[in-house]
Amino acid sequence: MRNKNIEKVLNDQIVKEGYSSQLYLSMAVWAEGQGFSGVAEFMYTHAEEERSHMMKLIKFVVERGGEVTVPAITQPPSDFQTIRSVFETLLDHEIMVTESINEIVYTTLQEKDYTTHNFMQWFVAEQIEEEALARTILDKLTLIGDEPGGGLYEFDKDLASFSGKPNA
Ligand code: OFO
Repeated sequence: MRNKNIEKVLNDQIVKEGYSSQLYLSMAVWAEGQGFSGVAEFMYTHAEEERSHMMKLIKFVVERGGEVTVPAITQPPSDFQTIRSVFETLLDHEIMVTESINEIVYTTLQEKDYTTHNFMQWFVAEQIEEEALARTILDKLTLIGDEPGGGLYEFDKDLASFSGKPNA
């Protein structure tokens, strides 16, 4: 890529998307261990989506003649305590990713790189969806409470079908 500054921020985002995938994979494994197979299914799907986000960025940089450093696998947390804390962690993480995407968009404008600016709009829209989804799920958990029992059982069943997003 001609603009090394843009290449650097995109590589940094590749690291973050890769880590997102690992984090949601770890949440899936934790949920499975707790018997929440619906939450696990949701998180496995989400982990794959994050990998596809990483791949989208990698392909963009490579196609524009840039250099990509494939990031090392960083170990995510593995103990989440409650289903609610899983989704709180997810929302906090997505808010951090949104801020990071916004920073990249800002950088593309500063650097007058309108091709990358245009490319990043997909991620801007994706972050709106991801945050909204996490908030909706947390609202549902608030309604049913976090104690083991019937509410969480139904929640878990519902979540398995909640993962299909149109533009994932
Ligand atoms: Fe890649 O959208 Fe979540 O992190």
